[in-house]
Amino acid sequence: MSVQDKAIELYYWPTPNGWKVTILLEELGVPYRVNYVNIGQGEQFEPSFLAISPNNRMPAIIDPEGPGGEPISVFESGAILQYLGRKFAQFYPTDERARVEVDQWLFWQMGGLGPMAGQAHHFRQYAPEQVPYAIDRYTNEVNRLYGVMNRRLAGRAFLAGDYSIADMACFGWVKPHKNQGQDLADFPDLKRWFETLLARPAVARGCEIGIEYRKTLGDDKDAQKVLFGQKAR
Ligand SMILES: N[C@@H](CCC(=O)N[C@@H](CS)C(=O)NCC(=O)O)C(=O)O
Repeated sequence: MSVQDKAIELYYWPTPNGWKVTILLEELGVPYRVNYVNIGQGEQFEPSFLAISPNNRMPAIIDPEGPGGEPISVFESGAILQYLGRKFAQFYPTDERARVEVDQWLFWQMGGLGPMAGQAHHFRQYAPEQVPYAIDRYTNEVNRLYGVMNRRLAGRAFLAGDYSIADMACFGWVKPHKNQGQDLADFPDLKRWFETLLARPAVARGCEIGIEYRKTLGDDKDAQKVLFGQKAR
């Protein structure tokens, strides 16, 4: 079997949730193949994608060499990070106390920073009308969450022990901080952490994947029609 046959299939679009996984795969240096899921053109609703990601969200992966040597698919970026961290025994400690530390900050990102920053992006950049209450609500909540990270990072290099999947998960959401109305100068320890990660070649590579490709495609306005206003169907 060639190396390519063992490649992890990544279903991806260049966004904060996608970057978490490209950053980890680049850090691990394992073979993977990018399958673009153009969420602005509705590719996340294709039956073949829904079969592995029933929430019609990317990222998702298929690992041809899953448990027992059989293929496995995984959706939800946090679950993907944990799966790959366990499989390759890197960036996700095996010691239970250390792992609980990582899990706390990973879940904090999944349940807090990501959704709140996503809403801040929505109301600040994409909503068809200005809704001052919503803009303030999500901008302030992201500001509070940045404060939590800043306090956590005082006197420590990373969020949970050594550099881990928790840092990778949060990084993608701090990267577009300006679109969330945040100034990293207000959060010196967070800024130091952010700059440390930004300087890592694997992080830079992970965040570049798909950027040029996306630029060759249509207008963001068309994408918004696909993305916003979804209901159960
Ligand atoms: N909790 C999910 C969220 C994933 C998510 O929201 N992905 C967005 C892009 S960042 C998406 O695929 N959107 C497609 C859609 O809204 O239909 C995860 O972390 O994997």
